Formats: sequence, structure tokens, C-alpha cells
Amino acid sequence: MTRKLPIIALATAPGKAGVGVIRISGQNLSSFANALFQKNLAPRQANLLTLHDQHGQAIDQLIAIYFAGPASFTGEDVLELQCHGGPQLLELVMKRCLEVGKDDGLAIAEPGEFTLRAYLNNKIDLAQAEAIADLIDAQSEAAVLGAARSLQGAFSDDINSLIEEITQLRILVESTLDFPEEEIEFLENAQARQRLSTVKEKLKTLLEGTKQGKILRDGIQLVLVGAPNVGKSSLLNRLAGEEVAIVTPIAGTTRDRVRESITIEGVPMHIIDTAGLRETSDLVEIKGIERSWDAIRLADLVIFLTDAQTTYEQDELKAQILKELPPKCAVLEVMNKADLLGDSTNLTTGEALLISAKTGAGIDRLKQKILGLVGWGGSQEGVFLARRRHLDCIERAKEHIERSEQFAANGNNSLELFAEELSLAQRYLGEITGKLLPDDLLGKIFSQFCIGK
Ligand SMILES: Nc1nc2c(ncn2[C@@H]2O[C@H](COP(=O)(O)OP(=O)(O)OP(=O)(O)O)[C@@H](O)[C@H]2O)c(=O)[nH]1
Ligand SMILES: [Mg+2]
Repeated sequence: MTRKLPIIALATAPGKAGVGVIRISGQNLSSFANALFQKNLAPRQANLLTLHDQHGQAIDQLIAIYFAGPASFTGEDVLELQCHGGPQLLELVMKRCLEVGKDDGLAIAEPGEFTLRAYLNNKIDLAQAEAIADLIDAQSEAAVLGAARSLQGAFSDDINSLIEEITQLRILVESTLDFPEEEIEFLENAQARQRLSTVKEKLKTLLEGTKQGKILRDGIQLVLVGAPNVGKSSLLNRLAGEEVAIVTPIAGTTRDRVRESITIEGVPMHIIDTAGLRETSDLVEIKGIERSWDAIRLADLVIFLTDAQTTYEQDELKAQILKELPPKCAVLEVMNKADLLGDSTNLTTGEALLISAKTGAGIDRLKQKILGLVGWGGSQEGVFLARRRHLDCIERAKEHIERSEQFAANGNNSLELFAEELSLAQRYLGEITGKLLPDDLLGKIFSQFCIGK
């Protein structure tokens, strides 16, 4: 992952376009650029040039910009070629560059390799590098803004200030460990407990923000389940605002999972409509029902839909669903077909929510309930995009801070353990920005980038 050779890639999307950008990054590209254009390129200037092939035939008239390292995206020398955007033409430009750069070892870049170099050369930290990938992948306006905030360093700043506070505490503790006679008064003098509880509060706020950020990035897997004919597909269609799933009065209409992604107040929801759960001998339906259970096992939120007119108990089915739920997945009981109940002014009955997929009654309330259950705080302001990895690290750091708090409460006998917990908390936070990283993590993160970034 950390080769030093110069790399090249098409930075714009493949296919026809007005302009196509090819980027080259390497430790010293001046002689390469000179060989390509027979001219020394002044850094950071747009140069209108003609690129020729080995026989002197013009390939393209293009704009070349030379960024001398370290003042470049990757921190190395970068040459950016803004060509006309034809796939064949770009292919020829690439070929010519590879020919000219052959002796320097110029190679096609791996996915994310430009950003990896930017990270390794300290141009950005790891959370910012991830934010670049998230910015490119962002599916909604809110996700774009959230990723941009992370890229600007809002998330990293929060992490770094926490690391700094923990570092200060550690310096105090460790210096006390060197002078045992002073240990006794350490906790009081250094106001360790107060400082620790401030760190804990900040971690809690950060954890909340990160949870929101993860919801915004990944969305919510929302699975609609229930007996056949209760109106699951009708509810999907109602939420999606179009006829995505087939609806008929025949029980067992939906055989396979139907997926649709929507947003509720800017939050991405990946809704899965499933085959109605029942005993059946129909082979196709049995397969479909197996898939319903598979979907439940991966859900963030399950809506257990019933028909409001049904008089029989569904406790057994509900118990079965509860058993299959993944950890932290909530179940929302919703009763459908409220319109058939006659006068339904009151749309909540006990724990269950009453709706009508047919008329739309109760749907707004259902949406609010969904957002509440998945932990959406209601505002996108200030939210930065975050990943599962970040959430895990912050949760772990919080656990270690809580443990160190217990050792602090025990008095000075546990000062060493106190220090150890602080250092573990610091390590997990450092993992987020890449200050301290397990070996295999870099490869995993950057392999998910697109080529040319
Ligand atoms: N009156 C009324 N009928 C509804 C409502 N929702 C669904 N239906 C009707 O109930 C029948 C079954 O609806 P579906 O949406 O196909 O039910 P389902 O749960 O997806 O059924 P399966 O796919 O067989 O599991 C259809 O005839 C719908 O028109 C509602 O809110 N009110
Ligand atoms: Mg259906």
C-alpha cells in the first residue's frame, strides 16, 4: 500500500464528457513533465499545451497544471492534465504518459492511492481521507454537507481536543507515578476527577453526534414484516410515493424482498418489503419467507404490521420476530387499515400506532416515530458524516474513561491502572484520525475508494 513510485489515473468518470482529467503524482515529476511537453512548467499555472505521441503526432491540446510538492493534494509533485473528455483520447494520453514515465516506474494508481499519499504525507488525517470518499459517495444533500464538514476537519478537531485533554491528564498522572510520595494528593491537586468528568461529557456529546453522522451516511435498514395481506406492500408504496411493490387482495402476493430507498426529513431509509410470514407448502413462498427472516436479522428497525380489524392474537409471531432481531434493533408495532374501522379520530391504541396505507392517515406520525426510534436527533445542522468504525472507537474510548473514573474513585492505590485506562482511551480516539492504527486498517479503508481518487 505504501509504494513510492509515481502513479497515474483518470480522475474524472469514464465515458464521454467535455473535459477529462488525468492526474499524476510522484516525488519528482519535473523531468517527466519536461519530457512530456519539452518545456519546464511553472508551478500552479495553467499551461495551454499540445501533447504529441512518440512520432510527433498531436494527440490533444490540453491544459497542464504543475503542483510542486509539498504544496499539492498528495504532498508530492502533482501534474494535472485537463484534456478533452473522449474515452479513446484519454486512453491515448494515458498511454503516452506511461511511455514517457516508464523509466521512472510510472504505474496505474490503486483505488484511493492519491488520497492515501495525502494521508501519509500529513496533508489530511484519516477521518478527513474517509470524508473524501464519503463526499464522492454522498446520496443526499445532507450527506454532502456532513461529509464536507468532516473534510474541513470539524470531526477531527473534536477528536484532537479530547486527545489533548487526556494527554494533559496522563502527563500529570505519569509524573506523579515517578514521585510516589506525592501520589497521595494527586487526585485532589490535579482535579483529576473533575477533568475526567469533563472529558466524559464531551465524549458523550461526540458519541451522539457520531451516531447522527452514521445514520446520515449509511441510512437505516427498515424492514416491513407481518402476516400476509396486512398491507406491507401498500405501506411501502405509500412511503415511497409510488407503486414499487405489487398489491393485491390475495394473501401471499409478495414473494421476494422488494427494496426501495427514500429519505425521511433528509435521513436515508432503505425500506425492505417482505413476503408475509405464515406456514405454507408453496415452495416459492417458503423461499420468500426465508428471505423475510434474513432481512429481519440485518434490520436497524422492524415495523411489525398488523391488520387493525384482525381479532386474533399475533403474540406468537411477534415473539418469533423478537427472537431474530439483531442487537440494538427496535420493533415498532403498527396497525393498518384504520379506514375500515369507521370513525378513527384517535390514531393511537395502546402501544401500537394506527395508520391507513390506503388513505395516508397516520403516516406523518409514523415517520416521526421511525425517526425517533432510530435515534435521529431532528437536525442536520452541525452533523458530520461518520462511519461504524468511528462509532466503535468512540464507544471504546468512553468505556475506558468510565473505567478510569472507577479507579480514580478508588484512591491512589489504583493510579497505575487509572493511567493505563487513560492511555487506552487515547489510543482508540487516535485510531479515528489515524494517529495510532492497527496494521491492516489502512489497506481496508483505502481499498474502498474509487480509482483516481
Ligand atoms: N382498506 C384498506 N385496505 C388496505 C390497506 N392497506 C392495504 N390494503 C389492502 O389489503 C390487501 C393486501 O395489501 P398488500 O399491501 O398486498 O398486503 P401485504 O401485506 O403486502 O400482503 P403479502 O404480500 O401477501 O404478504 C390489498 O387488497 C390492499 O388494497 C388500508 O390501509 N386500507
Ligand atoms: Mg406484499
